[in-house]
Amino acid sequence: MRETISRLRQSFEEDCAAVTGSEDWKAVRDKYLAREGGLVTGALKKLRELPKEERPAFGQAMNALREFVEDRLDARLQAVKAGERDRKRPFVDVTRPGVPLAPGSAHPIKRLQAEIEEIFVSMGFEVLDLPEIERDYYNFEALNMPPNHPARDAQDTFYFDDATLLRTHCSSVQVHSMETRKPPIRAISTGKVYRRDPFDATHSPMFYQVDVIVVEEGLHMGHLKGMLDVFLKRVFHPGIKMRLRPGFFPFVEPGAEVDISCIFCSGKGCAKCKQSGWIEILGAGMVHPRVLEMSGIRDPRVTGFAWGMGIDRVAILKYGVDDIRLFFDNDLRFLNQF
Ligand code: 2U9
Repeated sequence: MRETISRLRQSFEEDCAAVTGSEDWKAVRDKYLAREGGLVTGALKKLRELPKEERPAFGQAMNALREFVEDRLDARLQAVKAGERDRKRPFVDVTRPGVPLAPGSAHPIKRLQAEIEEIFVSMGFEVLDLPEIERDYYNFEALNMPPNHPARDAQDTFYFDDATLLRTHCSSVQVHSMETRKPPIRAISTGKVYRRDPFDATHSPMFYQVDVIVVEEGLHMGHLKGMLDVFLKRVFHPGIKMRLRPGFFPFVEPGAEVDISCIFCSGKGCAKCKQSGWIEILGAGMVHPRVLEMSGIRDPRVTGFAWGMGIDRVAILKYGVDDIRLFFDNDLRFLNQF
């Protein structure tokens, strides 16, 4: 009797160890546990044929064997299912080289911004980068535009509340620079500015600016003109000419509108410059004495000059693009040309 049970157990263990898939597993289960013809079930049925005194011991041993077989089959089924799941998973070859990605490149306006910053850094200027959210005082009042000043209308503004806004120009940054530094000051601020303008070929509610300021003893329009000439020759090309026309900006006195010789026709006259030979590029002037005073610069020997320019405007001229929106559409067919 004992021998029968031990042979049964041994043959089951061998069969169970050979199982590799669900089909094999079912076959082994049926071989030992099927109601009809199962080796374990069949052996249990023989209980009745044994002498009465041997039945309890044989019954116990067979029940133990059945439990053993059931437990082993359960464990084997888990292992078989896990193996089948693993085989279904796609094979990942971790040694395979990656798919090459096209390297990105700087946006043309950001590249121009960096080029402009580099020109000034090479001349010993500080580059300031302050938040785009500004107080009304720095954006307007400290630049000689008190509440209800008509010049505020020209820079239609996004307000958060009465005192807080999205800066309409980078000149506000220069007020901070004058408040926190002593002359000589040579600083530029570049970055995004915001105006409630329509989004069309020549306007955008967000654009990039550079604002330049120099404050020290004895500066005059001659210094402004000299530095502008150096700057414009480096941004465009060494043959570029410039001229100053009188212009009004509340934060400078005197103020000037600055033109460059037309870069499309070298000043001969074409459709781009409306046959004038000149293209307006920026606004400039001597810092208004009231602006200097409001920022705490009260020494009468100290004067300053400043200018402001749209970086997008330079990009449009330099790259011959006739619609500013192209720079902000993020169409790679356009951007990849730069
Ligand atoms: C301080 C004092 C004076 C900067 C200046 C302009 C004239 C000017 C515009 C050109 C095109 C801005 O992008 S734009 O709309 N700027 O015309 N900017 S003078 O004068 C300053 C700056 C800071 C404290």
